[in-house]
Amino acid sequence: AAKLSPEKLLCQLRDRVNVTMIQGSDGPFDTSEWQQYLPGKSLNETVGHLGRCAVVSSAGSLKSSRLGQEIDSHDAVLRFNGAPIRGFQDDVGQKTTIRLVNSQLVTVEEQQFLREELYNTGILIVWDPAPYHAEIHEWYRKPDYNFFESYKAYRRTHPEQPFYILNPKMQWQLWDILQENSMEHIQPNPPSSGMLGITIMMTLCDEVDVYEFLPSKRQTDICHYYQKFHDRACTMGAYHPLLFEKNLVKHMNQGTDEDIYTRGKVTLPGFQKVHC
Ligand code: NCC
Repeated sequence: AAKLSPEKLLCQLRDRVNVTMIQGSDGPFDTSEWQQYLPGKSLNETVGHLGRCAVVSSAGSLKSSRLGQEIDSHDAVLRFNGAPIRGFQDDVGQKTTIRLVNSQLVTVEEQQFLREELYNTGILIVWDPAPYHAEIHEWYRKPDYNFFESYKAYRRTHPEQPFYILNPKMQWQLWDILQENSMEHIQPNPPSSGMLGITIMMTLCDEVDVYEFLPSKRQTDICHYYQKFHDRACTMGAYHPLLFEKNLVKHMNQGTDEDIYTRGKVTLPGFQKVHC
């Protein structure tokens, strides 16, 4: 049970979570080298004002959902990491406006990341599990995964594609709110890409429909809709405080329980529509 009312919680998220991307004026990125790599335009300028947005989790329960058309009917769609479209359009749609990737993927799976066509559509955003409330300088010296060279390599081959680095302060501002609204102690690991993506879309859109973050009647131990890999931790969380994230999202849901059950769908207001 969350401690705040849904309305107060939305206000806390709006006012305390600063969703920003690293800019050329942020030290230590304020060098002439980094100016060549970081996008010139802000994310806001790049996407413009968005109305209805969809966030598509990578959960196995999307398989056979036939939610593709509904997902594509949104003005913008956010997807995660290596979640594919090809071969899965009927279930997950084909529109990709933003793809949020973690620094592990960009570093450990660098070869695929640099080569696979999947990543060449839409706007890319990478995030890294920074130390708790670390200053940007400290994080830059000690990222969880040192993805910076890989980021630069990608920018050199795809200079026209917008590719942002999420300001790492955001994840801990969000984590603090998760902790404050949970009865138990949460492990001090950053929120999942899912929760970060939901929050990013709430800053950009009027309304955000999230698919299969809260599992539908299709809930399964299969981790991803695109792999035959079984692991309950994918849905319930191990490293990430997923269960707490899901409780918080459920608490703020403005849609119906029926929509959760049949479509795994939760509807959240954009922060501009929140009145505090
Ligand atoms: O699996 P992942 O996440 O890419 O999924 C994206 C987001 O979808 C939500 N999800 C996923 C599966 C599931 N059964 N239920 C869900 O609700 C979660 O919100 C999740 O964040 C990540 O968060 O970045 C994560 O990334 C993977 C992996 O690094 C990438 O897929 C790249 O290969 C992590 N897996 C491992 O490290 C093995 C995962 O823990 C978190």
